[in-house]
Amino acid sequence: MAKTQVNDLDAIFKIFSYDRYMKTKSTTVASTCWECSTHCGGLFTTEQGRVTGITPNIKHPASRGAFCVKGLRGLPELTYHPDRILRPMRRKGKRGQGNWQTITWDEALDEMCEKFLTVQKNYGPLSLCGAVSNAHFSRGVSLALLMRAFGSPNWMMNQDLCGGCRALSDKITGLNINNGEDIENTQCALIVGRNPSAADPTQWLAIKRAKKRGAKIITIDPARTQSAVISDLWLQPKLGTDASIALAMMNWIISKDLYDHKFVKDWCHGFQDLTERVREYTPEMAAQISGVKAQDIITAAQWYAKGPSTFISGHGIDAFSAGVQTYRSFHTMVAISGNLDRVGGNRRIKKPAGFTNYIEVLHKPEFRLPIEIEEKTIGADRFPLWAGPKGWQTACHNPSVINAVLTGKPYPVRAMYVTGVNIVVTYPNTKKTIRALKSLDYLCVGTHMMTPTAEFADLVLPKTTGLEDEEISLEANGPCLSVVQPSHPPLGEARSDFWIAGEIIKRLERRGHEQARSFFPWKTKREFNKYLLGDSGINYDNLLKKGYSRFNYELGNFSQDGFRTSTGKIELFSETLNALGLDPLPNFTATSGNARNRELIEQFPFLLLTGAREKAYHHSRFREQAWARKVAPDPWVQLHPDTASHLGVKTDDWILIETCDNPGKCRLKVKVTDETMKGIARTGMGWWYPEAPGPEHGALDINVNAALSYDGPKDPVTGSSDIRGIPCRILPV
Ligand SMILES: Nc1nc2c(c(=O)[nH]1)N[C@H]1C(S)=C(S)[C@@H](COP(=O)(O)OP(=O)(O)OC[C@H]3O[C@@H](n4cnc5c(=O)[nH]c(N)nc54)[C@H](O)[C@@H]3O)O[C@H]1N2
Ligand SMILES: Nc1nc2c(c(=O)[nH]1)N[C@H]1C(S)=C(S)[C@@H](COP(=O)(O)OP(=O)(O)OC[C@H]3O[C@@H](n4cnc5c(=O)[nH]c(N)nc54)[C@H](O)[C@@H]3O)O[C@H]1N2
Ligand code: SF4
Ligand SMILES: [Mo]
Repeated sequence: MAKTQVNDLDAIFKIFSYDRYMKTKSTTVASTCWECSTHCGGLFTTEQGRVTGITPNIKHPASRGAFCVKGLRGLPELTYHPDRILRPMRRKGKRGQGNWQTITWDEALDEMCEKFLTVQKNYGPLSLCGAVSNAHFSRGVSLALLMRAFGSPNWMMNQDLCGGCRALSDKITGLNINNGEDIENTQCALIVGRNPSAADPTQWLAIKRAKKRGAKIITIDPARTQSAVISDLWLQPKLGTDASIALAMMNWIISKDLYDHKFVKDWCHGFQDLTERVREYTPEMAAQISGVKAQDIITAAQWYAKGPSTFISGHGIDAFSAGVQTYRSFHTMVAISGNLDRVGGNRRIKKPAGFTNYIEVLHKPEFRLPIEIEEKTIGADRFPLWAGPKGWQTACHNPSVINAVLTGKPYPVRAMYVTGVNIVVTYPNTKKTIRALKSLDYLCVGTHMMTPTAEFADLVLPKTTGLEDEEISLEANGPCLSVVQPSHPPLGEARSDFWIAGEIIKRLERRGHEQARSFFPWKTKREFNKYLLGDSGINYDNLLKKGYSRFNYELGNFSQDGFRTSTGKIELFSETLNALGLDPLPNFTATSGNARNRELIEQFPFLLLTGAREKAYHHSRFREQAWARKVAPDPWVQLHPDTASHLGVKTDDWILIETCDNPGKCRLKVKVTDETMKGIARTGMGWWYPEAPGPEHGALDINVNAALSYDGPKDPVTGSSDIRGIPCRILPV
C-alpha cells in the first residue's frame, strides 16, 4: 500500500511548507479540517475562489502541526471534483436505475417536506427516521432535531460500529475522559486497539514525542502496527481477549498494593467487589485466554501503575459484542491507578463554563419530545442506555431500524433522510441494507458524490464541504475550541445540513406545524454557533481570527465537579448496570469467534478482522480520487505467511471471504505479511469503485460489509455487532 511518497507526512509537510504559504498573496483563513474527528487545525489559502494551499497550523493547541493527506488532498479534491453533485436531483424512472433530473432547491425542499408529511399522516410520525454519522459538528444535531420537529425520535448514527462501547463504558463508570489523553506529559502510554499512525496523526506525533522524551510505550494489538514497532512492550493478544489482560493487570496492581489508596477511598464505589472479581484473573489465567505471556502482563501492570500513565484506546476493542465490558476493564484500571484527571494521565473533558456542546443540545429539555414518544425510539426497549430518552445520544439501535423497515415491527418505518453517512457500504450486511432502502416509500440522501447509498434515493441533496461551511467544535485533546470557516462560498448550489433542516422547518411552519420551530429556533448557522458559545465569554471574532480558542481549566477538582453517577463516585461496581440486571463489574466474555464449537471451526477456520484504517481513505470516501487510488488501488487482506501457504495463495492473488452467519461474500486482494497473526484475515473497510456498474458500484463485491451480518451477537449495553473476530472461510476466486 505505502508505495508513493504521498503517504508520507514529512514529504507533504515539505510540499505545503510555511515558506510557500508566506509567499502567497491571497486570502488565508485559520480553519479546521473536519474530514475526521481528529479535527486538525490548518491555514487554508484561497486564490481566485479555490483553495490552493493548506498548511498545518502549528499553533493549534490540539493538533500542534499535525495534518494528513486526507485533509491536504482529499478535502480539496472532493470539493473541486468534476463529479461532485452541485444541484438537487430527483429520481426519474425506477429506484436505482441511475436516471436523475436536476431540480431547484424550492422544488426539492417542498417535495421532501410533503413526502415526509404524507408518510407521517399514513403511518404516524414514528415511521420517519434519519441517519447520520454521529453528533459530530452540527450535522448530527441538525438531523436529530429535524426528525423531532416531525414528531419522530428516530435517527440512526453509526456509533454502534465506531466508538459507542467506549463512550458508554466511560459514561457508566463516571469518568468522562473521551479523547482527553495527556500524551504530552505522560510517562507511560498504554495503546490498546488503536493504530495512531494510520488513524490519527495528532496522537501519533504526540506518541513519538513521548517516546523521544523517554516515556514507556506499551501496545496491545494483534497486529504489528507502527506503534507496536516503536513500543517498549508489545502484547499480541488473540482477538477480543483484551478484557482478560486488563483484569489481570488490575489483579497485579491490587495484590501488589500499587493502586491509589486515596483516590479509591475518596472517589470509588465498589472497590471491594472489584478486588473479588479480579482475584480469579491471575496473569497466568489471562495468559491462557489471550495467548500473551504472563510476565508481559505483569511488566505492563508495573509500568502502568508507576505512571503517570495515559490510556490510549481505539476501535480495535470497541464495536464488538463484548465492547462495553472490555472498556470497563480498562476504565476501572484508569480510576484505581489514580491516573484520572492528572498531569500525564487521562483528563476529564474540559469546556468553558457557559459553553454547550452538541450532545448537550440533544439532551436539553426544551428540544425533547414527550417521554412516552421517546420511549418508543427503536431499540430503547432492548438497549435503554443506548437508545431513547435515557440513551447516550438518544439515537436508535441501527440493526433494529433496518429490521423495522423490512418487517414493520415494532412498527413501520417508511421514509428516511440519510445524510453524512454511506450506509450501503458502511453497515454490515450490504444486501439487506439495500433491500431495506429499496422498500421505503421515500428516501432522501444528502451527499457530495453519487454513492451506493445515494443511488437508491428518490431525492439527492448537494452538500457543502469543510471548505465551505462554518462550525464550532470542542476539542477534548487540546483542550480548546476550534472553528471551521469557509474559504469561499459553496460551489454550485451546495448547502449545509443545518441550512436544509432550517428550510424544512420553515416549510413545516407554513403548512401549519408551528410547533416545529421550537425544535430549531436558530435562523442561521452563526446564530446557532453563538448559542453554543453561550455566555462562555469566548469572542467569536477572535475565534475566527486564530482558528481556535484556549480556555482555563483545572485538573482533579473532583469535590467541585463530582461524578455523574448515581453514587456521585466512580462506579467500579456499576449501579446502572446492576439495575438493568447486567453484570455490574468488569468481566471478560468470549466473543462468538472465541467461543466457537468444533463444527464451526471446521467450516470457518479463520477469524476475520475488519476496519484496519488506510491513510488515503476515510471509510468509504475519496474512492473517486485518482491520487488515492494510486496509493491504494484495491481492497487488501493481510494473511500471515503460514496461513497463506496453508491456503496456497500469494501476494496479489484475489480471494473470497465468507463468514459464518451471512450468505454474502467479499472479494479481496491478498497481502502476505507477518505483521498479522496466524489464522487471521485482517482487512480494511469502506470499499466500492465509483466506476463499477451501478447502483452498488462494487459494494456487493469488494466491500467487506457484504460478507458480514448485522443480526449476530450484540453487546448487551450498546447493541454493537461483531465487526471483527468473526469465524470465516477463505475461498479461491
Ligand atoms: N486514515 C484514516 N483515519 C481514520 C479513519 C479512516 O477511515 N481513515 N477513520 C476514523 C474513525 S471514524 C475511527 S473509528 C478511527 C479508528 O481507528 P483506530 O481506533 O486506530 O481503529 P482500527 O484501525 O479499527 O483498529 C486499531 C487497531 O486495533 C487492532 N485490533 C483489532 N482487533 C483487536 C483486538 O481484539 N484487540 C486489540 N488490542 N486490538 C485489536 C487492529 O489490528 C488495529 O491495529 O480512525 C479514524 N481515523
Ligand atoms: N465492517 C466494518 N464496518 C464499519 C467499520 C469497520 O471497521 N468495519 N467502521 C465503522 C466506523 S468506525 C465508522 S465511523 C463508520 C463510517 O461510516 P460512514 O460515516 O458511512 O463513512 P463515510 O465513508 O465517512 O461516509 C460519510 C458520507 O457522508 C458524506 N459526507 C462527508 N462529510 C459530509 C458533510 O459534512 N455533510 C454531509 N451531509 N455528508 C458528508 C461523504 O461524502 C460520505 O458519502 O463505518 C463503520 N463501519
Ligand atoms: S487527521 Fe487528516 S482528515 Fe483527520 S482532521 Fe486531521 S487532516 Fe483532516
Ligand atoms: Mo469511527
